[in-house]
Amino acid sequence: AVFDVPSRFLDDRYQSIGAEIQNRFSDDAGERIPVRDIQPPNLDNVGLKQLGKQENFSVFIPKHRKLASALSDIFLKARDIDHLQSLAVYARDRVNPQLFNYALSVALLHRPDTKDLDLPLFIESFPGKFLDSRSFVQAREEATVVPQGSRRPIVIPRDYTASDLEPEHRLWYFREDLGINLHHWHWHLVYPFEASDINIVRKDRRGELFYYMHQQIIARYNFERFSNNLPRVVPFNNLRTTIPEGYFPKLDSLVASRAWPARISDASLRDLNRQADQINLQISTLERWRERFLEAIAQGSVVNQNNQRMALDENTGIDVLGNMMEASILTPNPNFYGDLHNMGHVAISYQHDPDHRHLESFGVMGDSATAMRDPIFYRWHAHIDDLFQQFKERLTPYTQEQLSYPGISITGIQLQPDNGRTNLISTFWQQSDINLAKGMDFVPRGDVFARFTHLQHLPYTINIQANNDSGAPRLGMVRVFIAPKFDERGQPFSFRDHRRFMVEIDKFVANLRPGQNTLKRRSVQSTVTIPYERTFRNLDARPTGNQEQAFNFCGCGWPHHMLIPKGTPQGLQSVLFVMISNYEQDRVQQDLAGTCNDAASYCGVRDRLYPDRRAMGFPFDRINRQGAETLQSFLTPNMGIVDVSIMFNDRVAGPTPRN
Ligand code: CUO
Repeated sequence: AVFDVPSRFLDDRYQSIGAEIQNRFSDDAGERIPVRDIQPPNLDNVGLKQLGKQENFSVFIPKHRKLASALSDIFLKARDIDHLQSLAVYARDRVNPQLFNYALSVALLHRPDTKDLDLPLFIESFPGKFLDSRSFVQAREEATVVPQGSRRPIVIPRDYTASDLEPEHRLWYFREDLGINLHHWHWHLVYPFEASDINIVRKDRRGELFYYMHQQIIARYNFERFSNNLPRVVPFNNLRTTIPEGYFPKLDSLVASRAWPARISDASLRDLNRQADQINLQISTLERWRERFLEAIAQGSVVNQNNQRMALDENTGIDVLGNMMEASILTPNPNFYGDLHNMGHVAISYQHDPDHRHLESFGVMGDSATAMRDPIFYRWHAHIDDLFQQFKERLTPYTQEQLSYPGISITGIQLQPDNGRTNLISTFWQQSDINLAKGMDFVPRGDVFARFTHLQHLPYTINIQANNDSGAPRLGMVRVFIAPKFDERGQPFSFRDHRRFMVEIDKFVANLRPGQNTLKRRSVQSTVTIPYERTFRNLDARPTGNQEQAFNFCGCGWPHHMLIPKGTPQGLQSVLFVMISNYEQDRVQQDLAGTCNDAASYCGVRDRLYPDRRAMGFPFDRINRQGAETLQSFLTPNMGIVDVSIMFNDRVAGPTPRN
């Protein structure tokens, strides 16, 4: 399809050849979409003078955030969809393409009249942020030389960013996974930290979710490290030390025709002074913000902009701290507590050119679509998690009474794979294809697929035997976690340490009839993940229907193929934990019909409250009560654990049929 653009929308250069340019693509285009002629908006404040077409764009950079929020605002205020379409068509060529994509995505996600519309898959619009740059040369060749129908997928090499000399490279399949990076990009799109309309930022418990979703990323990453014979990630807590982990992304910014900058081993952070980005940042400023954050935790209160002290409540304190740390515009005192997390990303991403003398843009840490590729992401976020945990460790431990569910007990748990031994999870490689065609300008039309390799696991069912001796039907919230059984030295964990390794894999409501119950839950039902197909589906083949509504919000979710960590060839000893808590206490009264809530644990539910009244991560968000120094002794009758083994088989399952 091609847009029928009013002639005054065309760039000056194209005015004289307007008709010609209109007709240029229309032979291939089946459909012409009329664009309503409107008074062109004033884009002076967000246009190419502010951020050029070939510049890189990052919401972490304050100047870029302001541009994004101003442009989203223009889109959000359009009075109807036709008007929005005209604005978007007009702005498309007059605004930095990444800024345009971000601002339009935010607007589409938050306008009541566009919630049900789909966006093109981000990876198809900006494949350069996800795939080896060399594959594009091959893709162009394939698309230019080979007729459609005979084209073969471009096979992305399995591990192309480093060699085995670099131990961190063992984690390539996690850090460079398409689904994980798409999830992270989507999460930050759904939870922007700045917008001209504060209601776009003010979502239920968004500060707490910032803490929890990233805490879970670290727990998952550490599980993967244990799977690869590596110790837990070392928090980047001294900003003055060198960073042994180098990273060479081998990504091309196709928009800017520039390679993404690398970071050599043993580099260190330096003060930034980049006029072009309006950034002037001292490392000591980051340290000062951190001191103030820790001081607030130690005092149990924050100082707001009017110099009043506000207590950090046991339940809501973490939400305040999340917004303060990130920082979102909900932070209680932006000047005092600063912008530690975001500017940490910026400081790391400009380490290679702190004063812009080499005219280089930021590294992968500067973009939420690419940040998780870099080992330093996990070191930075492990440090941030340590800061949050200082608050959590001060809270009163849950009592036995708060944890138990009178009358309800778990008498048995088995994990049954579809094929194989009880309590054994099998993992292996799988290949999948995605279409590169949309993200490549100026090549002949038609599909070109890239084939990449990712982790996968065999589906399984968890069976739970639960007794209900209360004499009446009950509702339970079933909380399922998995963690390594031993630490990196092969020693048993203390509870205090173990709780931070607990990876949430599912949470669901169950009916408990009086007497003995057997609950069955399939791995694919997980409320942490989105289905495999949704991560990689070609939108052109999309089925329509109600469950497809709010696709963009639903695009947020941990990718199902990464639900279970890799494990080891011998089988990594792990522990599966199940708790049934009292749903009457956990329930949030609201109607979830028609909403997208199948990955609510890490992403929440669109336009709704977070669907669990408990603290995120419950019951592992606090330290243990006295006398419960191990996971085993922490258990109350409504909890249970079972040893499971995660066994990796180094085979590649063939590609699934084209999505
Ligand atoms: Cu998601 Cu640091 O917050 O990247």
